[in-house]
Amino acid sequence: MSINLVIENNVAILTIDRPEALNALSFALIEDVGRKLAEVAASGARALIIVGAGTKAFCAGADVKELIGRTLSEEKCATRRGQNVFAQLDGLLIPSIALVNGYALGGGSELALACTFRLATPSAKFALPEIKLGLIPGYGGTQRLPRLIGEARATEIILSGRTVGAQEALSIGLVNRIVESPYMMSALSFAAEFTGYSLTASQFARQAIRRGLATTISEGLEIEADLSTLAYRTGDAQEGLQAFLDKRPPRFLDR
Ligand code: CO8
Repeated sequence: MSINLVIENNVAILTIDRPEALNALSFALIEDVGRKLAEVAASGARALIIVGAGTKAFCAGADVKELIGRTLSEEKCATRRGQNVFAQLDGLLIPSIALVNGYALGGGSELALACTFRLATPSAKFALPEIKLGLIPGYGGTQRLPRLIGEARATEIILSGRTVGAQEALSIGLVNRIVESPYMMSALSFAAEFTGYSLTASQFARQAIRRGLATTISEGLEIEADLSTLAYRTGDAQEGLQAFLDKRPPRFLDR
């Protein structure tokens, strides 16, 4: 299997480990990602970090060698399968972080886009170069990129296939931060900024943001009112408020 999963201090670390092909996602590897994500979901980890093995690439995209000679229905099935695995990632109840350590091309950028957060090493290079192959993105790029950085910038990146470096990625909101070496330590520190809080509250907040973005602001505010009210009913809110009044650190139990 070209993918490794370890859990360190409640953080799952998934390494795409196929450096000889710049961690390109063969169809078999996509299936492995799906299986590992199911393991992560059942592991009790409080965050997930995805990284590429080696120093050159996070993931160079779909395995180009597998993209030729398929029937129409094989093409559609494979695209839907990849989209579903990335939706599985997007839908994890814990936040996910792509630690983009080098090339994130095509499906590699789309893998990063399906994560909750993206961290870039200074050598990170993002692109959706499908247009150069006579194709368009198929693992969510045309949908998640415009939602993240806006329609005009996303369209320009998709139509040109050009490479976006770490600094530009930061300036357009494609990544949350550029991290310093040792990169995994930086990613673990980033994760530690939110893993100590109530996972229930974190899920409510993410739901409110996600569902609100898909609707009007007035419906979004209704969603926020409902989820915020629900949050008050949780044991963690009672603990957090009481701990503040008692001037002691809270002990959240995700309930
Ligand atoms: N697929 C397969 N093999 C790859 C890929 C890839 N995406 N990328 C690199 N490799 C292999 C190379 O073939 C090479 O193997 P070998 O040594 O056996 O020839 C090895 O990795 C090292 O690569 P290079 O020698 O090319 O390294 P360079 O430093 O010269 O270049 C680049 C690095 C610029 C990253 C270059 O490898 C490159 O352009 N790669 C292709 C990137 C690309 O076009 N990715 C997008 C693919 S399309 C896609 O992801 C669509 C997603 C949705 C599809 C839905 C389908 C169902």
